[in-house]
Amino acid sequence: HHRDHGGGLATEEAKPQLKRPPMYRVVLMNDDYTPMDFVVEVLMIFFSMDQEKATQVMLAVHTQGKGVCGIYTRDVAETKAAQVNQYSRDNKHPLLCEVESV
Ligand code: TYC
Repeated sequence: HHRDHGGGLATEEAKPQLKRPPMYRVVLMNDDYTPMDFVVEVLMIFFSMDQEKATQVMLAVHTQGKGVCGIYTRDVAETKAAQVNQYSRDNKHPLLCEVESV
């Protein structure tokens, strides 16, 4: 039958937001100049890691070239990456943080 069940875009009702939002990885890139202690500090400040976890992630980035700091919705991921990059520039380090789609 032909009654509206709320699924169409051009009909009466908007559909409820049931889907999970797309998620984005925030990744840290290795470089030869940023001090290890600074990377650990960044991971503790911006990604709420304790010192042990932050050290693990820092060493993984150091040995593998890059590593995931966390997975977030787009706005949160972009904001965290921008905050890390600004903090790194403020402290005269070349550390680079990027966002990639999951
Ligand atoms: N490779 C850097 C060093 O040896 C440490 C480092 C780790 C830099 C992780 C960046 O994302 C990074 N001092």
